[in-house]
Amino acid sequence: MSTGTLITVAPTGAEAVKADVPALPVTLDELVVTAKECQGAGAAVIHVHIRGADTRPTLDLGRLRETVAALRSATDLVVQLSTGGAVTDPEPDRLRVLDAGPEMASCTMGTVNFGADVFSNRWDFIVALHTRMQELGVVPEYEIFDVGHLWSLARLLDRYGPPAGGHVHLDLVMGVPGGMPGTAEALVACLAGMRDLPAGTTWSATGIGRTTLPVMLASLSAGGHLRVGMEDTLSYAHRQPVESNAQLVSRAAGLARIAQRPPLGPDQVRALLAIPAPGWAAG
Ligand code: KMH
Ligand code: ZN
Repeated sequence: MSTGTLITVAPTGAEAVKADVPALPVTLDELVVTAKECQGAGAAVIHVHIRGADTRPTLDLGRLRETVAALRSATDLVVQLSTGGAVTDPEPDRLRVLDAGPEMASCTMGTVNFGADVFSNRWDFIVALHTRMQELGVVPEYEIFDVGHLWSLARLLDRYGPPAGGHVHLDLVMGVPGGMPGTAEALVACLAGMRDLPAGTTWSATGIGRTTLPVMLASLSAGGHLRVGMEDTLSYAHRQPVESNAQLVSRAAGLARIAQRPPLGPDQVRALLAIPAPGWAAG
């Protein structure tokens, strides 16, 4: 069991609408302010979706590069770009995200119903993301929306080899309508699926909506790490909207300390996840 807790903040996502959620960070300035606050509150990794000038989700490469540079210069956070994007984003645009030069990027391990939509992740596309990340030295966070995705990950690693740096890290995204539920029982079922993954594999968990608290508590008790943020939940408590991403990170950090597993700093997380030094790429 890990002694410290990796806390990832997912501040924006691709689904919430700025007009409905004024506290959602959508401009680069808002994102940088949020990132600094969240680092101060105990986050070590930032999972980034960006928005265009119209506040809608975009995968514009120039904007992504500018975002990576701004977050690097303003914070020490590990920058993890989303290759999931929005459910409407085409595969070539999602693959091109990796060219923005992040230290980490997400890689979802299977197709899943996503409310009334479908979040498509074909096997060949998963392989393309995994192998491109190997080439570029980008460390994946494998996103697991359903228990079977863990077996897809075992198959991917078996056929195509370990990720850049050699360490495997995954994130259980629980409580999406169409995916696995955000319950302690589902999390325990995932622990069984992780037995087929390499020794030392690390994992975090996030619960969507009102499952955020049960998933956070279950993850801490089972030796997992945490992801929180306005991508995943917009309510802090019953009838109490989230005020800021830092509010969610502060609560996660407080619970991690109570669990005697205090937040890890960004460089501790770089060591834990074996993130290659800048400039590294497969030869
Ligand atoms: N926005 C969801 C459709 C990821 O970032 O990799 C996908 C998602 C996963 O958020
Ligand atoms: Zn995301």
